Amino acid sequence: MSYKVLDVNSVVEYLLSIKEVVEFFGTESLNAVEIGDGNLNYVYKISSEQEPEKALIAKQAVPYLRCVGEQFPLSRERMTYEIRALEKFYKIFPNFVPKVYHSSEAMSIVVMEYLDSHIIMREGLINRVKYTKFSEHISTYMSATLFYTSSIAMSSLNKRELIGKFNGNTELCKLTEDLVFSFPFMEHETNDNENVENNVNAKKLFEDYEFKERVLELKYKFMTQSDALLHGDLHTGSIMINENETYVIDPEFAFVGPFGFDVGALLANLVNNYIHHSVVTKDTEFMEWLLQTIKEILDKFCEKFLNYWSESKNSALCVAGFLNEKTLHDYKKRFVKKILKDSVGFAGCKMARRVYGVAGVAEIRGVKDVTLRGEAEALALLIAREFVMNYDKIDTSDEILEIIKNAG
Ligand code: ADP
Ligand code: SR1
Ligand code: MG
Repeated sequence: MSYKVLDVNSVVEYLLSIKEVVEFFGTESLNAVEIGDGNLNYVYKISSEQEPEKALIAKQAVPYLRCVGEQFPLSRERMTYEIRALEKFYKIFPNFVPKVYHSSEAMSIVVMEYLDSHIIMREGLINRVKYTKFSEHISTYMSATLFYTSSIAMSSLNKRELIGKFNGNTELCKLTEDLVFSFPFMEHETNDNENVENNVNAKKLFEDYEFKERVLELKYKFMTQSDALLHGDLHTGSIMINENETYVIDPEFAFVGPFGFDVGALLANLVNNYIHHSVVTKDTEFMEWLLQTIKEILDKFCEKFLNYWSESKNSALCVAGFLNEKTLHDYKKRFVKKILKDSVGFAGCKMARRVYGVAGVAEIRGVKDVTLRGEAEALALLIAREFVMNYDKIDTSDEILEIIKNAG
């Protein structure tokens, strides 16, 4: 079938021509509603009229940015990368990725499991829900996906093929280069300019050349380092969760990039949530839980990454007999420490981009009281600056927590 943009009616018609979907629903009549709340695509919930709890999700990319409209063209091939990434990550850890029932690169569509008892994690965290299993789940997801798609675990040939399969995702990588590393730190038409105008903190940020030089250093890593297959946009809006389960959705920004980028994205979003509570709810117990969760995620990530490495004897990177045990042990420790450092640097960029850049987050931009919002912005910029200026000096998760606590 050649590409066409679907709507609530034609999506049902399309799905009725798909064997896997017909097998899932049987002969029942289907109903579609658009439930997308993201920036880029259309997401339909397809359910059975007879048994409404029986449902699937159909997500289609259109050749423009949904949140702006047709005047912002963006190639729909981003769905090709989302499909490939969902498949790849599902193979590595099926517990954390929705099952795909059907996909078509030609139609830029994916049909997947409907996560019926899960919510977007950002909403849960704003409402102060403590997800006690999250650190365990997400540290496993991140360490496994990053380790098993890296040159440590893969053969040189397979790794280069992986790069070939994903690094054509050029438009979304460019979007990140612009919207994470550039435009939010300068005068730009895409920024939240109502807020930027006459704002002393924005002026200070745009003229902070020391900070911006460090941002360039991190942007360069993003543009050139092909360590592992990334989700590419791992914020708390890309996680669907309940007390017992964690699912990572929406990997359309996937590409083979620097190890620290996904870990940094998650760290940034958890710290932005901490800032929200520090300024708005002042719930010290929840803030403490967030800090502990950040620490657990980072420590468990490093530990699990090293464990996968110990299990993987035939590393393409370090062939058997190349180093003695002590040297190899020290090398591995330094290696994960470097990932931690870079994560902190990327987290700083990702926190700061949410302040004046086009894509704000509810925790900060959504704060209604202008004074409190200003406080949240100032705190986010303060922590982000500390992260970006000092990321290469960080050695432990405790040092990261100190930066967060000392700023608030
Ligand atoms: P976008 O690429 O436009 O950001 P997302 O993949 O983030 O789209 O999906 C938008 C919204 O659709 C999510 O925030 C979530 O509410 C809902 N959604 C997406 N995938 C699923 C799913 N598998 N199950 C249930 N809801 C989903
Ligand atoms: C206009 S697109 C803005 C952002 O949404 C996505 O979730 C990415 O974070 C992107 O930068
Ligand atoms: Mg999304």
